[in-house]
Amino acid sequence: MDEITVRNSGWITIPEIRDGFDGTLSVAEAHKNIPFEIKRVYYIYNLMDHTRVLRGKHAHKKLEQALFCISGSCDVVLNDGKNIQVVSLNEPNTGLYLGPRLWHVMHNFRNHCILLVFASDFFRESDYIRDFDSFLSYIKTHRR
Ligand code: T46
Repeated sequence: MDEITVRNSGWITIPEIRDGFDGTLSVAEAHKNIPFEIKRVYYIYNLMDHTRVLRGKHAHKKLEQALFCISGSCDVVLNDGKNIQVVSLNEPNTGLYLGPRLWHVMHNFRNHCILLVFASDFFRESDYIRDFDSFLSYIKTHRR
C-alpha cells in the first residue's frame, strides 16, 4: 500500500473478524475508524465495461467520505491542484479517506466491483464542483 501524499486524503483500515470457513466480518464505526460522523451511505455497482467507465470527475467543497471496494477493485485518481496520485482499492477492509477540495476520478473497475461509500453529510448538489477550472479557482481561495 503506497503512502498517500495528496492533501486531504489517506488510508483507513477497519478491523476484520475472521471466522474461518464461515467468512469474515468488517466493522466501520464513526469517529473510531471512520474520522467523521456518518450521515449517508451509498454504493456503486453494475459497472458494465471497465475499460470505459469513468465516475467522479468532481470535487466536494465540504463533504468528507470514506470509500471501500468491498468486492472487486478500482483505481481512484486524486488531484489536490498540485499533486496527482493514483491509488488502488482492492481490499474490503482498506478504504480511502477522501476529504474536501480533492478532484477525484474513479476508473478501472474490475471483477464486479462494489464501491461502498460513507459520507459525512446528506446529498447536496451545491457541494459539488463539477468543472475542473472552477475547482482550481476554488482551491486558490479556499485553502481550508
Ligand atoms: C463522490 C464519488 C466518490 C443522489 O441523488 N444522491 C446521492 O447520494 C448520490 C451520491 C448521487 N446522487 C445522484 C447525483 C447524480 O445525478 O446520482 C447521480 C450520480 O451521481 P454522480 O455522478 O455524482 O456519481 P459519481 O459516481 O460520479 O460520484 C459519487 C458521488 O456522487 C460523489 O459524491 O464523491 O461517488
